[in-house]
Amino acid sequence: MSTNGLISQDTIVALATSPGAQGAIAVIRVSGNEAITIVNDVFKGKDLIKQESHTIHFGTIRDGEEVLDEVLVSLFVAPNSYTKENAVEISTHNSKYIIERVINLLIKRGARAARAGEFTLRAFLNGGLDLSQAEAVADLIASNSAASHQVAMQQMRGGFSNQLRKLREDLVHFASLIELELDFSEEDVEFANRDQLKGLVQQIYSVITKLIQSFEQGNVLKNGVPVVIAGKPNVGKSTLLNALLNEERAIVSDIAGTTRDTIEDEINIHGVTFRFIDTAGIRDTEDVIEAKGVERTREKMKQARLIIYLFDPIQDRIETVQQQIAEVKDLNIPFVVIINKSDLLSDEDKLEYAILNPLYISAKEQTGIEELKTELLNQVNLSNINTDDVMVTNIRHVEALQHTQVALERVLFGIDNPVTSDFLAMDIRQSLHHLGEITGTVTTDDLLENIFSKFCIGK
Ligand SMILES: Nc1nc2c(ncn2[C@@H]2O[C@H](COP(=O)(O)OP(=O)(O)OP(=O)(O)O)[C@@H](O)[C@H]2O)c(=O)[nH]1
Ligand SMILES: [Mg+2]
Repeated sequence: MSTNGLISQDTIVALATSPGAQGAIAVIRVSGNEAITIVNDVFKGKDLIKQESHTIHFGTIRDGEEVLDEVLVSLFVAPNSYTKENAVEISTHNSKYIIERVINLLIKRGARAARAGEFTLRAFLNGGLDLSQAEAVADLIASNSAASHQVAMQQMRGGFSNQLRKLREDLVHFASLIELELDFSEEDVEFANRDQLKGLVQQIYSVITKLIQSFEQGNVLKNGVPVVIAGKPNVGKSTLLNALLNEERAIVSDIAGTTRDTIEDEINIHGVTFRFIDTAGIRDTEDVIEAKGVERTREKMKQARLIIYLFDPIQDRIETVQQQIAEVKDLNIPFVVIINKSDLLSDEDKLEYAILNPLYISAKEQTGIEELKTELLNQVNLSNINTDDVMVTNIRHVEALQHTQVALERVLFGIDNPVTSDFLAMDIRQSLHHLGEITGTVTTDDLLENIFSKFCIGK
């Protein structure tokens, strides 16, 4: 692993709590060889150097004679800390002025301001976390629904990495057997039983395929389910968006063609994040801007995970509705048929639409909205996802898995169409390389910088 450029012996310091946030307390994090001595230098209370790991001490932070704050100091002695280094967390009062003074004081005494994600980077470099776990820390902090939280938590606790590590070990075993064959190439021996190797590779292949497939659902849990609200102009799409969000997000009017651009917002339904996309009503139009909007609607529909197709029964006859449904069907994306403005319909009118088996709602009167939400949950069928299952949520991981898959296909091909051991060994090494990219067994400075620079400072 080439990470020399990133390893540093400096003792680093940063605010670990959210800058500018309201609240009583702020936590300043210090990590590195000198963390305890540097803090001890400015701390008046017990001698921190003589205290045990995982103890908390009350005292004051002083700049010379000046008392900056009364604080609590938590001590973590290496290797028993997040970073595996000596670490100190100072809980101060949450004043921007105090935080700045304390951090500056620690920097004057020899610490350096931490870069984004540097604490977690150190945790990774020092073996506290593997790469996919470190990435999960960022996901966990960003998680905003029960589902995304659970997936990130599961990944941080190593479920994902454990599964890959086991597979990788088995494959390493075979790689070394085959490489041994290379040393005896004159004698035409096979140390690695080809049938066993094939069995193992097939097993790994199917696990990887499952992991790749889990990405779609994992991604949905992490980023929300994109749901496009589409239909002709004036059917009430924007009214429905507002009803779902419970706020006046989009402009509503009785003029057809009100919405010209897409409007997106999220809500959480029973722990699942849905991202609703209100669109320009679909029609042929001379208006250049509206036409662009309609084009955008069609694009968004293609990218959707689910389409809510809305009809206005006052405006449309059943034949028109059926024709539009046929067009939506062609997209091959799950959709829900909704008859809006049901407040204007009699039960008799409703009979006409019964063959479509639609959901009746009134976006304006906010009736049928709960039923629609339930239907959305059913459609994405997330309730039966076991978030304890290993799930891939990270595009970088999927790419590495896909590369592994290609390399494994070559291994299988090599077994079936006997190639020489050196080629087989090379393809197995290639598979191992890509698997290692996920957990960080194989990595480069660029990759690490790229991952950790997306973290906040203090994480
Ligand atoms: N009676 C009744 N009127 C509704 C209902 N939903 C929407 N409307 C009315 O229908 C008109 C159009 O509503 P919008 O939400 O702007 O329709 P839209 O589909 O977004 O229209 P465009 O943006 O032009 O494509 C407005 O006058 C709404 O008040 C409903 O459930 N019942
Ligand atoms: Mg609209």
